[in-house]
Amino acid sequence: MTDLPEHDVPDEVDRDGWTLAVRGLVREPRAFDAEDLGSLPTETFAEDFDCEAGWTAEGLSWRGVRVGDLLEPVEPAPESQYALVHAMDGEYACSFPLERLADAVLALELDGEPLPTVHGGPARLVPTGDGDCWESVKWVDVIELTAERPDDTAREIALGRVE
Ligand SMILES: Nc1nc2c(c(=O)[nH]1)N[C@H]1C(S)=C(S)[C@@H](COP(=O)(O)O)O[C@H]1N2
Ligand SMILES: [Mo]
Repeated sequence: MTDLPEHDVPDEVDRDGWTLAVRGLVREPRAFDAEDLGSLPTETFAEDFDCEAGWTAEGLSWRGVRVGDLLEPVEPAPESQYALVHAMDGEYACSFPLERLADAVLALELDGEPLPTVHGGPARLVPTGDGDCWESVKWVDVIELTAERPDDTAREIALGRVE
C-alpha cells in the first residue's frame, strides 16, 4: 500500500481511448497508446515524494518508460529546447527544459501495480532528482516541444490549494 494521499479525480480524466501525443517542434509527431508504451524498455526506481503542502510519502517504487525513449522516435527539431507537459484535468500543464524532461520517467506502475487512476494513471510524469511536487504531472496526455519556455499553470494551481 502506498502512503501517497488520494485526491479527487477530476471529471475530465477519462482513460478510454487514451493516448500520449508527442508533438510541436518535432519531425515525426506521434501518439503512443498503452500498448505502444508497454512494449518499450522500462526502468524502476524508488523515492520519497514531498508535497509543498507539507506531507511526504516514503519509499514509492515507480516503473515506467524514460521520456528520452519517447522523444527519440519523434525526432525533435534542433531548435526545440523546452516542453509543456499537459494533463487531462483541464488547464493543468507544467513546462520543463527538454534535457531535464528526457531524464524523467513516465510512470505506468506504482509499487508493482498498474498505476491507479487516483494517482495519475494511465501515465504520470516522475522527474528524477530534486523537483517540486507539481512537476509530477498526473494523467499526462500531451507533450508539446517548443523553442521558448512555455507559460504553464501547474505551480499556480498547486500553490493555490496550499492554505
Ligand atoms: N494533472 C495533475 N497532476 C498533478 C496535480 C494536479 O492537480 N493535476 N497535483 C500535483 C501535486 S501539487 C501533488 S502534491 C501530486 C499529488 O499526487 P497524489 O494525488 O498522487 O497524492 O500530484 C501533482 N500532479
Ligand atoms: Mo503538491
